[in-house]
Amino acid sequence: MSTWIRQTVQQTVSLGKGAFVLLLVAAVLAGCGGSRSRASAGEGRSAATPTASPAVAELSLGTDGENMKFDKTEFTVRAGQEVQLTFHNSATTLQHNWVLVNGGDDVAEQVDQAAVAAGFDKGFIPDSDLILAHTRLLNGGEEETITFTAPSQPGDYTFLCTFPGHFQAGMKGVLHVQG
Ligand SMILES: [Cu+2]
Repeated sequence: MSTWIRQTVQQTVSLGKGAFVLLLVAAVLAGCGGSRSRASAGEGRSAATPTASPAVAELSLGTDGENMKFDKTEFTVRAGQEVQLTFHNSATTLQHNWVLVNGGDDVAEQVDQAAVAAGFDKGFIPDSDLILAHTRLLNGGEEETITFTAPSQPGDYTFLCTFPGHFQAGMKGVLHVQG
């Protein structure tokens, strides 16, 4: 064997060993990567998503723009149900509140008259057991969320805004309570 041939054979063998080592390293890396991605996919599947409780009635209403009216005038809930109500005063400058009374329009009329006596400092919310739930007096653009328990007695309950003159202008609605 000539010197030239011997050198070529040695170079080929050395290249072959190098290529084999590189392939081995690549295979090990690929193996590790593969097992990692399988593990994380398994963790994702095992995470449980809790379902929201249907026990709470979530209600929301606003004002009918600048009018002295609510944009929704009817809601239905179950007797004794927990209620979460959000009232958004959509008006620019008019102040409004949301007041639920223990009865119909006749009771709302009594509360509305007592509201005038209660005055602005109390947000036109009189100290009365005829009121079941209420927001504070909201400025234009303000919003408040309140929670309360719906009456246990099925029936129709009037809600109104007690800012003077607004109930007379028709700012009211009905909460239907079903047994
Ligand atoms: Cu009002």
